[in-house]
Amino acid sequence: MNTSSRNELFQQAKQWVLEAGANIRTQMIQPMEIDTKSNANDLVTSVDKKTEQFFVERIHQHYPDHQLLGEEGYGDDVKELTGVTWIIDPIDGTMNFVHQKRNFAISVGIYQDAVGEIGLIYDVMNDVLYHALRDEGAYRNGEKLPQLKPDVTLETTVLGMNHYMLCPNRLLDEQVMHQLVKKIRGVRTYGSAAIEFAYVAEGILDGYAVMRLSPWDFAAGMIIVHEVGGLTTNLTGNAVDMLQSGSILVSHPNIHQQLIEEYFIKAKK
Ligand code: 2AM
Ligand code: CA
Repeated sequence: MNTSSRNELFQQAKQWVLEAGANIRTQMIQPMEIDTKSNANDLVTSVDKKTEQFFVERIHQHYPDHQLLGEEGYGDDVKELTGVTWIIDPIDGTMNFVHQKRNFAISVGIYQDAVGEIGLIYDVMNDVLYHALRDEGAYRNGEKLPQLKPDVTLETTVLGMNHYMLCPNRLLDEQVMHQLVKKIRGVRTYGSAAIEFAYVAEGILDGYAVMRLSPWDFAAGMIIVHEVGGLTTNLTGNAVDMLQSGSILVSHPNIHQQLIEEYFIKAKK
């Protein structure tokens, strides 16, 4: 993808993301259908579905040779990341969307031959758009984000995590997790992986660790975070598979390996 076609693609994606966000703000004050998916807490609404369809229609019409992988399944059956692939979560943080009416995002990652080229995360209610183009830096509402500050240590770390990381479960040793919580400065839970990636890029979280995410939750975030020097692997330090669900650690490079070796590998049951 050359620079001018990538810029054009970014401008188009940005326009659609902002338009989709405006549609969500309109639709959320009208009655909507709320269903559950894999379990009683895994929510999906008619707005998630309509928003994904919005992208599918436009991408298939304007870019018939591009593939689209979307959470709600209206896109293509993507088996490999050859050519251009859009990886889209129409609403990341659906529980927040339903219960709190804030802290949810549209997440769009555009990959060419498995390389992340363009990432957009739109915090819909705050009207904040994070974006990045590979090797051109990351931006928040058009303002360039600085590289992550150099003086981060585990002692000063504010880490994004959800309750699955901490409450007794069959996957992680809670004693090791308690040692981690005592070591770091604080824990925050925002309920939208895309927003948590964006906060790591902004340097207001030093990391975000989670047991299970899907490609549409992290495709855009990885591109944005990498532009400011952050690292993303799974919780055992291996490369993330862009077409599989799995654990994720995105963090400041000063603490990434230490979190894995001293905590997450030891906690793994
Ligand atoms: P969602 O709202 O798009 O489903 C909540 O902690 C975060 O994890 C959200 O980004 C949410 O995305 C994601 N999430 C929730 N349930 C999930 C699941 N079963 N698999 C993968 N990601 C999930
Ligand atoms: Ca979603």
